Amino acid sequence: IMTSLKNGAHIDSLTQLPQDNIRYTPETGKTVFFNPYAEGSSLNFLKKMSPGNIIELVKNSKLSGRGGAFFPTGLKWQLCKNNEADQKYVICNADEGEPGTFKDRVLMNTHPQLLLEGMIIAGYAVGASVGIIYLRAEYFYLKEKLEKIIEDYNQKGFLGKNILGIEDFNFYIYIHMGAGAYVCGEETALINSMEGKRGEPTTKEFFPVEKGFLGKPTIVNNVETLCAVPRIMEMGLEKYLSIGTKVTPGTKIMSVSGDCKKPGIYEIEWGMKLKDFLDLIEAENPYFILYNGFAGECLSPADFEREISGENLLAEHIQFNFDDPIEYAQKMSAVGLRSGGSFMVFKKERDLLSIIKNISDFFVAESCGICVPCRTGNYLLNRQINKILLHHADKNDLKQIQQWSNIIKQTSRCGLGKTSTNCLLTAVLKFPDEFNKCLQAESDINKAFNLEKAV
Ligand code: L3W
Repeated sequence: IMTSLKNGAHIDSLTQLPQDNIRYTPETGKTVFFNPYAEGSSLNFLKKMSPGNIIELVKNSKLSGRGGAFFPTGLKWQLCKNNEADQKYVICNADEGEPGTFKDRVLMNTHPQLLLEGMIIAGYAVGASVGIIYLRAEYFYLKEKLEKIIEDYNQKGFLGKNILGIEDFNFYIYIHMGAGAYVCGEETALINSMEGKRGEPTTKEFFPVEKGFLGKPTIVNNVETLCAVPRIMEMGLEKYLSIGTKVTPGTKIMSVSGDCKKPGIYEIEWGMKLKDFLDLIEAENPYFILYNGFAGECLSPADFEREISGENLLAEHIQFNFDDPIEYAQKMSAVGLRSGGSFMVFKKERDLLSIIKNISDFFVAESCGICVPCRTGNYLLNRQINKILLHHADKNDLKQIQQWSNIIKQTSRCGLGKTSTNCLLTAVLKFPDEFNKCLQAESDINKAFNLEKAV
């Protein structure tokens, strides 16, 4: 990592998409993020709104975590505000490491002001005076640009002491570089890493809003979540709620790659039909789709009638009502790691099992190793997948793969392990032929072991 970090230009050319690869939903024109933006415009609202008013607005907007867990942002802020600690923190989770996801990078590159203002507003709302951007190591090339804008905001009085003349409102933003570990996108591992400890998740004894960075109440929000806040303030609640669906208003930024003619970044309204989205990106003979990075479930042609919707995601995992008491919301944390919006398209000609092997290799490499189900389970699964690829496996191996995958899903310590087998489990169900064609027939096994003769 250090070698590549020194060579920012190299990373830039590898990862940076040309500006014109940002694409919108042209038919609706209802974009939230990629409109022109006047610096500081959302901050003017702070002069006339109390922290409580802001939290009400964010709650009413139904904004939810865009890193993939969809926890209600307003509720998270409220819980932090309620805590009367002397020091609180706002952390922006910019550790965008999910394969196929690059939306936060584009947002930080094209609209860094939205991010800074989202953090300032969050700080004002919860009563924090320090904001930290935890920036993925591979995004080192963005550091200088972000630092310049932070400095510019300091000069303009948007950051620092008594911001915009508001008494007692001081807020400072710093950048903390990650060191290249995927697991540090998990918020407790991220906080550990920021504290100089080994970047591994903790048991969930406390939520960060209770005890977070340095033991103080902390909100951890994704880049896209924070960038949405100034836009909601600027465009007004009514207009924002008119976009998207009733349960998940607003838009979602999608990172698109793979077998399609128009890869890049798209901002779509929640509720768009998957098949319309596939038309929009000019997908070529789509067959196997990874919808939430390597941690997500895969989609097959049978799913193409579905909507791209937070509503669906929430409905699948939990029936969530925004008026429900907080305890109910705790179930949401089980949703865990979901990148929220990566879209990798594979055509039928691709070797599905090699893709599955690649995903498994990734989780073997990225497991932090602290819990046995994730460390050992993923290693053993990887061997089984290899066995299938070599045509050495039979249907019992496939059954074992499913059993082990479920155990890993249920018993791993953090989101990484819990979601590491999502794709495999759904692929076995949705693409049985792809697996079956690689399995040995029972008669072949009998022959190999000379069992027929023995019988
Ligand atoms: C207080 C309750 N807090 C849930 C908290 C809990 C949970 C979080 C989800 O990112 C997540 C992220 C990463 N009282 C609570 C409660 N919580 N019940 O809410 O917040 P949300 O929805 O805003 O998170 P998110 O931005 O959608 C997803 C984990 O998944 N993750 C994600 C990686 C994301 C990135 C990125 O954004 N660049 O890398 C990886 O594992 O921990 O929490 O976690 O604290 N009753």
